[in-house]
Amino acid sequence: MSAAVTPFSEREFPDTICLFDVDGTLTPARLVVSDEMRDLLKELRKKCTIGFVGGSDLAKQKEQLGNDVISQFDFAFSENGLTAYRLGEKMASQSFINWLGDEKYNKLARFILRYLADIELPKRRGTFIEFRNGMINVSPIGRNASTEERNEYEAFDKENKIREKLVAALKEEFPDYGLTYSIGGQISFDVFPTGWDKTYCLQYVVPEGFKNIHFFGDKSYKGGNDYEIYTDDRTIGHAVNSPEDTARILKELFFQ
Ligand code: M1P
Repeated sequence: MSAAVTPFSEREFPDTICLFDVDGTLTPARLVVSDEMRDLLKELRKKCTIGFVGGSDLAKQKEQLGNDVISQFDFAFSENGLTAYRLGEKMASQSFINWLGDEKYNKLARFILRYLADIELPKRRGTFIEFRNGMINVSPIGRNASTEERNEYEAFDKENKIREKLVAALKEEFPDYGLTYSIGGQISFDVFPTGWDKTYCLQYVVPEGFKNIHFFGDKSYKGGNDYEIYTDDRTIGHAVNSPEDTARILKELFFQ
């Protein structure tokens, strides 16, 4: 797979890499990438190195970006880089449960499930805690919600601050756990060790010696899951509000 790919040093901008968030940046939230965006990324890859860094796991990124996602990008970072690929080769990965341990995790999971059982919600579906390699994802309505149910929940949550309140309760109950809580999507929030935000993936990118590390993300505001990497000194951050906005900036930067 890597044999067919032009080496980074032979691209038009050899010192540049573009890293992209997925939801709301390359694709509409939870939906599939457009043909236009796929074509644009293909052209961009001739100009510079490209990678994605998403909060979701690889299975979901395949649904959104295509089954060939690992070969479409030079760097593929799932779960903020806890699962990492460079030119199709898997790099070392860390795990949330090894880091936290089962005893502490059990306490955390019991608290969350008890809390969720006791609150009023118009709808509940399934999978309230999704256990991933590098994090857990907590959803009051449940990850099995349909697209329509997601939209309803998002509006309900905006008004009732369900996720914000649960995050505050977790911070109070487990102050010494060293965890970060990040509300990045519509119906859930991610929980991972502090420092395992999207800046985690930079450890794979920085040693390559790029002079310009562009990052594009739609949740670049404080509290959003792109904030840390967007504001990191090592990156040039671009706050976008849709895939169309990402495409517009890319054309301005690389296709004039
Ligand atoms: O990529 C942003 C977030 O996307 C999903 O969030 P939600 O299901 O709430 O819309 C999740 O995969 C989440 O982990 C991720 O951060």
